[in-house]
Amino acid sequence: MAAEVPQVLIEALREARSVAVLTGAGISAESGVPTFRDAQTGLWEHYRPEDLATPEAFDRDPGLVWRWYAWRRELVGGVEPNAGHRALAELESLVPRFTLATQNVDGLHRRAGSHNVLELHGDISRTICSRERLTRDPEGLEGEPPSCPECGAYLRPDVVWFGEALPVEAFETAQEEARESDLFLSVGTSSLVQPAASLPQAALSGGATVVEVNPEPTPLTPHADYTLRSPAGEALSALVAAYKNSV
Ligand code: BJW
Repeated sequence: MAAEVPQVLIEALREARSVAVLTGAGISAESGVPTFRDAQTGLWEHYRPEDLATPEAFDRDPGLVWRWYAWRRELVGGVEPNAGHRALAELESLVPRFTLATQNVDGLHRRAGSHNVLELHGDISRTICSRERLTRDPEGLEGEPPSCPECGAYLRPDVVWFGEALPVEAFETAQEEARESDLFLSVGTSSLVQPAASLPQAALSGGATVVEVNPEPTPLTPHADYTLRSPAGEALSALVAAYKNSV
């Protein structure tokens, strides 16, 4: 059954000059990418973040971390964008100003056709030198992890681990777009991980209408103006269809 979209929300979208979106792992769940914190299926049900997603974990056991990310890179390479990613790509083409900040590292928004994407936590398909932070091609290099051909330091995935700073320009742009948005969508995120989780608050301070799309409640729920309590594919397809029918 199609998700119910309140008429007032469609009107808010019609009137919005600027739409900002924050996505999290939940939007890729319907593509078959595991989330982090969902009971039973989330990655952190089976693996400890402090063993795999911190600089200290990489220093302690670089092979373990490299192999875990190699497994996830392969998994992501074998999936396709879903209706939720496609609906956001379509929404970008329909509204005057649109920015999509994602915490996801799977590249599925770009593959679905989104253009104005800010990757706050990196991209799992890219590899960087852990010392120089420059992109390196690991193809054909020996070792788990391989070493940088230029400086000899280990290569690592280009993702943001706990305790590491987010890419400054991307995060500053995301903050500015959130503050200046008229409508802000928070989609498929537990709203637990900072500083990304502060973006809906920035939107609220700027006077935006804030909408949460998530089958489960989160710490954002009491602050959101509307909640679409359905899977992202269903809710976002319904939102975009209702918007197109209204213009
Ligand atoms: C569906 C669905 C469907 C299911 N449809 N929905 C302030 C207070 C306390 C702590 C901190 C703080 N500030 C910073 C911290 C520390 C830390 C932090 O936030 N910790 C908290 C956990 C307490 N933050 C950091 O360390 C950050 N760095 C930082 O702050 O640096 C400061 C600094 C400044 C200057 C110099 C140096 C440092 C970095 C955070 C990096 C997070 N990294 C990870 C791994 C990325 C790489 C990888 O992929 O491996 O990012 S952790 C993981 O969590 C990943 C995600 O992007 C991120 C967020 O998770 P997300 O996307 O919300 O997923 P889930 O699983 O949590 O939720 C899924 C949701 O989907 C659920 O709600 C479901 O219900 C829903 N769902 N199916 C719609 N079909």
